[in-house]
Amino acid sequence: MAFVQGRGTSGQWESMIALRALLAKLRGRPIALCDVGDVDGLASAALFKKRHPEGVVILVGPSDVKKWWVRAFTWDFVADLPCPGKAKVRADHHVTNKPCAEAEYYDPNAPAAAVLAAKALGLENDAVAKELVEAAVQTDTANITDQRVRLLDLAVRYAGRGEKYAIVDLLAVRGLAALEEGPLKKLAERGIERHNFLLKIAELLPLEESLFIYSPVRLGISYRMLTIELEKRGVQFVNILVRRGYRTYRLYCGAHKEGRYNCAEIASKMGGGGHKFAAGAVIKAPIYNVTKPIYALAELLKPNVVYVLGKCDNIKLPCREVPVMSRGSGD
Ligand SMILES: [Mn+2]
Repeated sequence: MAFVQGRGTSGQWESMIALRALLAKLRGRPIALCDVGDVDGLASAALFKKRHPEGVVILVGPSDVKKWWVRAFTWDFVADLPCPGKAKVRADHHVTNKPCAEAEYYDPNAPAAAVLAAKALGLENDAVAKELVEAAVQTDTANITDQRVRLLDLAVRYAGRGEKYAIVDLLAVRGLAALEEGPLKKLAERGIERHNFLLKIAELLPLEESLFIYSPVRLGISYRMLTIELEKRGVQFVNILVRRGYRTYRLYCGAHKEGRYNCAEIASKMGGGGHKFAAGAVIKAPIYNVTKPIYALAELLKPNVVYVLGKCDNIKLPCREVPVMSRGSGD
């Protein structure tokens, strides 16, 4: 969905993209910073490439904009992300992000950042741009009606970082027609396979009003999509806490649009942010208490039971095991 608070970029990859941005700057090419997390970010990036084929796109997560090298550049275009410091044009629709660019295309009521990006880039009447905007709107509002958009969404959700740059370039040139063959078709097929695994997990979970789910290992599925799937089946409020490393956790919160639950509130209390209906956080546990985030979240949500995708182990909360077979994550 829309928000990917905290998804970080690190290490070697980070040096590589920082160098890419630097080289682009030295060559006098326009540079864009877009959200790596979803179709909206990638569609916005593709719109930029469509307007500036010579331009260079850098894809990062919302938490990356605080990094020194991101702040060091003046970005010609920023989409679906908080302010990176210096920006000429920014297209965004997140309530929690403060405007900052010289030219802001900021509207918290816009269904997707790509809508604003098309406006900012003067592409409102371009046929391919319209397709990309529509794809971003359908995915960001979790209301996918077009089969090609569904395939693009699955391709993006399960794409690696390098693959996402390829997707941006393909979309910029061919729009959604790029899904019909070649690498994007392959990525979509892989997405379908992983999505089917996700549906099996959804089947195993009870459809209670509010669900607290804990995933002690990454299962190679899109947890954001699992929240959406469970909401579709009638759950009002879904919180999935995923342990991503020894001390690192990621929260995915999803709330029904018309419901009384507020994900932005929960996520911000856990150190993240987002929308009322979709928010998240990356949580680092203290070294002396590496399971603390589980209990901190339980304190906020007061669940009757914690559904664990795997084994309950030593969780000191009422716990029910959901027997999942990991297919290996690949991410
Ligand atoms: Mn968005």
